[in-house]
Amino acid sequence: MKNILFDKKEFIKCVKDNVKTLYRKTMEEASEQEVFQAVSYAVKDVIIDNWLATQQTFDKEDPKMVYYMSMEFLMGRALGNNLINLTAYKEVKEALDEIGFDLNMIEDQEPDPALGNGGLGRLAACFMDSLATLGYAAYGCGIRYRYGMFKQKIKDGYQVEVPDNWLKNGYPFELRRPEHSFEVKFGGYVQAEPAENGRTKFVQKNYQSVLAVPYDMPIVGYNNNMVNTLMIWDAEPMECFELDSFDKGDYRKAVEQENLARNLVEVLYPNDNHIQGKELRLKQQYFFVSASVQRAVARYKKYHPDIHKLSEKVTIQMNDTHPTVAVAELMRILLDEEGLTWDEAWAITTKTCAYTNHTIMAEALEKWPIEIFSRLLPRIYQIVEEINRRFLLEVEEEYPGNQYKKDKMAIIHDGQVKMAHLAIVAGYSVNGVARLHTEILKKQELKDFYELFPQKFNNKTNGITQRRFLYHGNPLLAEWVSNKIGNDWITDLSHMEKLAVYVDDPKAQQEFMQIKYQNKLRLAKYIQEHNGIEVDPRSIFDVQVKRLHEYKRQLMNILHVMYLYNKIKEHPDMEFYPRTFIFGAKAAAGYKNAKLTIKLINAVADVINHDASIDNKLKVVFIEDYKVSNAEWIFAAADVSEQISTASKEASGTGNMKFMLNGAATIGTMDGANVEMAEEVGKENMFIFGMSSDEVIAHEQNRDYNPMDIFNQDQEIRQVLMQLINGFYSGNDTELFRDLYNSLLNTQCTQFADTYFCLKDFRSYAEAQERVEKAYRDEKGWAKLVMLNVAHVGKFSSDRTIQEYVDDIWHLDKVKVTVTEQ
Ligand code: 6GP
Repeated sequence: MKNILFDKKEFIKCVKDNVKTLYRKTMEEASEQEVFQAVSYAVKDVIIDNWLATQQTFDKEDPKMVYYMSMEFLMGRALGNNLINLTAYKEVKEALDEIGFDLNMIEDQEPDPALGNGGLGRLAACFMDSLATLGYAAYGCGIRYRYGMFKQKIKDGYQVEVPDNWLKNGYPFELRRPEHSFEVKFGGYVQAEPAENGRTKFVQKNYQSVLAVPYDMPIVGYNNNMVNTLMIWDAEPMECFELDSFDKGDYRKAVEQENLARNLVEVLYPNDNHIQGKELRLKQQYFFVSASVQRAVARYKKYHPDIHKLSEKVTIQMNDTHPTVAVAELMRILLDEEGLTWDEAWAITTKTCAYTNHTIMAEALEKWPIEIFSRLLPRIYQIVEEINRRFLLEVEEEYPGNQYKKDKMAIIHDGQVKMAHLAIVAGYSVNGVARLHTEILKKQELKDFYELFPQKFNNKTNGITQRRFLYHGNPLLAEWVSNKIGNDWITDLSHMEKLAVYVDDPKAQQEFMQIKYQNKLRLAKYIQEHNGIEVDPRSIFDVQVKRLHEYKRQLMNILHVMYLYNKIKEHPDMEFYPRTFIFGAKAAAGYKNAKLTIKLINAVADVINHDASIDNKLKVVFIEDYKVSNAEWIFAAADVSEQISTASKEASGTGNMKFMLNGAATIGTMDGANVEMAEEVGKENMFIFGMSSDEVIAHEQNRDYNPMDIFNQDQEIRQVLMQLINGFYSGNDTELFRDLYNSLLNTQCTQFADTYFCLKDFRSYAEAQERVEKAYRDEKGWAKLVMLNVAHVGKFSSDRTIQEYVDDIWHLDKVKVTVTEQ
């Protein structure tokens, strides 16, 4: 096989041919979108050869595989990333230049496949990249949502959600695989029948079902010929209006099944760290899990006669509790289809399934009402009941007579099915996503389970892929790094530490800051084009981009901006280094305070950006539609990274790592992975502030925090809060922001006022911001600080994280794929 990506002539010919066959057009006639499609098909052609070779290697070498089950995969655009991993980015760029096309412009035609909300979904995407790059056999298993994360428009300062029809032009990198379809059943009832072997078997009757049809997407490893598979499932009706059904008078059922299939995969629930508890969501979960487990078992059985040894070749990682029905589905298949005994099936399941916890936020803990669960999944519910019954016997044995323990730990209790409990009881591994988070799980949230199963608990600190977030997103810095230390960092980020020798070198410092400046220009242009706001690339770019959530404290950030504005107005001559505060965040459609915070940010921006008297010292920008593609540019351009969650609330964070990789300094709390970043680079090279997680937890337990005390004592904070309700930022509307004011001060409106301690941490935050400004004024000192951050980012590669999962949890075999020339 010849790789046409490295042969300019051949590649151009292939693109031209594709335009011709796909659209009956010449290059001159083709639209940009059509050229994107043609280029992508040319690239896919090369990928397919490697994909075939990878499958053949799997068949031959029979490696153990991980099935990474996740409701979300926030992949971002594939074209550029695939070219990088095929090591053909430069070649293809040059070839396209030759026929008058700009690769950047072509990349820009690709929709962002946004089949995820935020951290959890993006982590899954980084993991897929690392698995393929490290040479491990992996299937990502998810849902092919017709509509991914909504597009965000800002109208009159408010968020407006626009449907994301990412499939409207067809997605060139996916492959429909109808030959791997499976039936998934819902509802009906369970009947016990005598089985051939003399035992009883359980059969689901009078159910509705859909056909799960997988679309495979290639996951290209870096420079190693490996191509893994992300299988995302579409739902189709089992039988659409077959004459048969009419004859049987089953017309209604046929319509229902058609509707079920249509609705099932229609849309991603746009909640981050929060559950909505909708029946359709549980249907989505069981749908993709059942299909994936069926495919995993079918693949295993094709090559292996003994189902008892499933765990030697298959491991299932559950990305949070959303796919936890996998446990019961595997039990169902082993019991009902393979005819195993309970003990045999349980022995296999508990060696095959593992669980990752991604949050301690109470509102994200999945609990399903028994009524919904048992009606929708009658056989699965039976199995969960039996798992629960046996588990409670175990608890009784360990803690005889302790009903309190049993009530607390039960999988089914108080009319609800608790998915985390099911995941922990059936899983062989339970991990948190940063050291602090795992410790909190062990000491607080999951303490009872840790005491019973200490051996299951372990930590896997998150990471990110440097291939997307440095190599692709920041080509200038990537090239600079390679010039200084060679290319090894691309597959082993620990090499970055070799940059440490340059941090005091004036020339290197200057080069580094010049690259930052170029990246700020690139972002400034984007902001000018998309927001119509002019920002000064010489000002400090201070950035908070992430999902909007009260615990992430975007509100504290904007209150601080209001505070600075008051100061500048009051002391026009005070020294102040110009700053541009940049925000980007989507709010869940029904999350009132989050949406109101977006409005507040835009209202503050409106006042400040139009106040000529402050001499451009302050600018506030809200970037519309924050997503993976513009994130790459934003990280590259940031000077300051805001990681300011209330300590204990952010399980890990991964944006924090992307900023660090791109040479931004972190202002942050000792929360999530910030703690480990400080350990790597030294606290003195970050701007740490605020309460510790222990202090926060103590206040929560003692209920001894009253924000009113701060309001009464601190005149400047009081002034800022009053501006929320005196019409200062709302054209005299005193009610517009009252809910935010109340959330901070009024115990009548929320259970606890200022639940996330914005006022408590405010002074410490403001003081840290003063340290940032002082540090930035010292040009050399700043260059050294941010370069040190880059030099110590090595630990935060998802390659490191994945290797730890492999060593401690999955025990996969490394695969080497060779593609022979034909
Ligand atoms: C997120 C956590 O909030 C974030 O701190 C972490 O970095 C990320 O997961 C990846 O581990 N959690 C979610 O997005 C979520 O919805 C249920 O958890």
